[in-house]
Parts: sequence; C-alpha cells; structure tokens
Amino acid sequence: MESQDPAVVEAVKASGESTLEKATAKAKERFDQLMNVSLNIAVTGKTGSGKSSFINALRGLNDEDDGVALTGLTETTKEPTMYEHPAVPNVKIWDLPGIGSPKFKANKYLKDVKFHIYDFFIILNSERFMENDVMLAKEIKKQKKNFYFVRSKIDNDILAEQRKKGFDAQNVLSKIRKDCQQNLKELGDPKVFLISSFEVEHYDFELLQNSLEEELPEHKRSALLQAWPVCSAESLEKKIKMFKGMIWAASLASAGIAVIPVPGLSVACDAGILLLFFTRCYYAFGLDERSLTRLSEKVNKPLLEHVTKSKLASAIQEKAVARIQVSAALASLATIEYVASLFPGAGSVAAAGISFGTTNYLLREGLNELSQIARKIRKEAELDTLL
Ligand SMILES: Nc1nc2c(ncn2[C@@H]2O[C@H](COP(=O)(O)OP(=O)(O)OP(=O)(O)O)[C@@H](O)[C@H]2O)c(=O)[nH]1
Ligand SMILES: [Mg+2]
Repeated sequence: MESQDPAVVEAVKASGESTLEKATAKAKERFDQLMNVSLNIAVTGKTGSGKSSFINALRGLNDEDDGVALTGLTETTKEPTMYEHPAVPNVKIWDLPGIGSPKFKANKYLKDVKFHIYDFFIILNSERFMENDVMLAKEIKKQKKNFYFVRSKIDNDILAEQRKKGFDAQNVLSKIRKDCQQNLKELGDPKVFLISSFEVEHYDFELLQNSLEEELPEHKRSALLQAWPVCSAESLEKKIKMFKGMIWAASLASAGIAVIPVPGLSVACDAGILLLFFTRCYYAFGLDERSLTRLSEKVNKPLLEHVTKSKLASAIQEKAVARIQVSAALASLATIEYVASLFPGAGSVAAAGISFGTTNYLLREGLNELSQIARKIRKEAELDTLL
C-alpha cells in the first residue's frame, strides 16, 4: 500500500467518537490543501535578463503559445504581471519590473511590488550579479523572505565556448559560477544556479527546484513539485512518489462523501476528486499534448501514441482544456461510472456504492498507468541517455 499521509493518520488516531467523520474531514482538508495551496513565485532581474523566458519555461510554454509572457524586445512593464501555471492554477508566477536603474532603492522597490505576497524571489541575471542585486537580496532577507540567484542563458555561454580548443563544459560552468559569485561574497557566498530556460533538462534547473523545495514550508512543496517541469528521470520519480502519497487522503476524502451524505454533494464529487487527481498527474508528468508534441519534435520520434493507447490518458486528453478548471472538468466528466469504465477490472462501482477501497484501487491503478506511460516515453525519447 502507498505510504499513509501522516497528517491523516494523526487525525484518525486523535479522534474519539466520530472517528470516521473527523478523519474524513481532515482528509478532505488535506486533499484540498495539496491541490489548492497558493504558491507565489516572484521573478525579478534587469531588462533582458530572461525573466519572461524563465516564466514560460516554468509554465511549459513556448514563445509561440497563447498567453505566454512576451520575450525579446518588448516594452518593460512597470507593474508586476501575474502568470498562472496552466495546469496548476494555484501556482502563480510574477514577472516583476526590472531593477536596472541606478536610482534604484531596494526597500521602495519591494514595497512597490508588494513583496509580502510572494513565497520567494528569483533574482535573474544573464551576466555577473551587481550591486543592485546584492542590495535587493539584503532587503528581501530583511523582510524574512528567501531569494535565489539564477544565472540565465547558460546555453549561449556553452555554445560560444564549444568553438574553442580544449573545451570542457564543467570548466566553463565552474568559471561562470565563480564569476557570478564574485560580488556576492558579502551575502555569505550564496548558491548561484546556472540555467537555460530553453533546456530545462540541463544545468541547474533541477537543482534549483530541489533547493526551493527544501526551503519551502511542507504544505507548499507539493504545489512546486506539481508545477515544475520534468527535468530528469529522477524528477519524474519524485513526482510519482508525491502523487502516491496523496492517494490515502484522496481515497478517504472521496469515500467519506458516500458514507456521510452532504446535502448538495452528489457522487459526482468522488469522480471529481479522481479526475482532478489524474489530470494533475497527467500534466505533472508532461503527458499533455503540448509537452509531448514539443518533445516529439525535439527527438524526432512519434510519442503521442503512448497517450492515445491508454483509455485513461486519452480520456483526460480529450476533456482537458489548456487551462484546467476543476468545475469545468466536473461538469463535463461527471460520473464515477465513467471513471470506473476506464479501468477494465473495476466493474460497476456506482452500483456497489463508492467506497474507500474502490477509490483507493482506482487511484492506484490510474497513477500506475500514467506513471508507466511517462517512463516509457522518457525511455523511447532516450532522454536520459542524451544528457
Ligand atoms: N539562449 C538563451 N536565450 C535566452 C534565454 N532566456 C532568454 N533568452 C533570450 O533573451 C532575450 C530576452 O529575454 P526575455 O525573457 O524577454 O527577458 P526579460 O527579462 O523578460 O526582458 P524584459 O521583459 O525586457 O525585462 C530574448 O531574446 C530571449 O529569447 C536562455 O535561457 N537562453
Ligand atoms: Mg519580459
């Protein structure tokens, strides 16, 4: 069985008389948190440092996609602009105005951009970090928020150096790292993450995620992990494990609906929990059409067929809209019979009444199926051997 969520187990143990009701309520609360907790990421840095491109990479979008943060020579905005993650709408990424001006005052800047709403700050630069970046970091620290120095466009540096004799990627990277850190000594030598927004599988894109995750409060970690692009086989496995850990809360939450009827809540809500769960897995594993098409083009292999071969994955694909709204998914996909019909072994579950066991079974089967597809695609694309 999958690992039981400690928060839910604790609730079951602690409750006295109405154990099931309390545990169910706790499970619902937990599931709701796992799916809806807000995460606000601030991205700042001077004009042209690659903020918009980085935001698009986090959102899994290309420059040509609808609703992207415009890149290149655009007029810089003076106001923070919010971009919702297309599959995890509770994750919001903020494009903050640049800090290039010599008149820059860190405390005023932070006040202007309403610093308190962000969980942490990414300070982006495509060159060496400067005085302004240090001032800003100090002020962010003063406000008890975390900051991360990210050096962008590393692919450009590598490309330029590749032409030279005796090229050694690790040497180049460590030289850039040292150079970036030169002006950051007074901050106690903070880490600098070297990334390319066009190649999330390379350099420190995954390392950045790991560091962010480590320093986030526990209840926000799952939001980050759901939204972050898959950078490696290891990061895919981490996501799978996270979803496995949610099954306990999801099963209890949805089974409780049948045990304790709530006015206005129908059995459709059980299906809603299942579908929301599967849809989140589908996007988090990069199985959506946009991600797969891009990958397919990159490695020049047909990959979409893995999704269309699976009844569950293609059902999600058909119903999923670019911007997932839970209510819309509920309205169009409504019944538990429908979900159960996607699994050969499930039988007519609605007739039997939805139970903890049934939901648990469906969630485990579904997660397993989607995980296998994602692993197969990585293997077929030979992604991990390309690195
Ligand atoms: N090679 C490479 N180019 C990048 C990368 N990130 C951004 N660029 C390019 O750098 C230019 C500026 O990137 P933007 O993402 O628009 O930068 P920005 O910080 O949003 O700029 P402003 O909105 O003007 O403040 C664009 O031409 C991008 O295509 C990267 O990781 N690698
Ligand atoms: Mg921009």
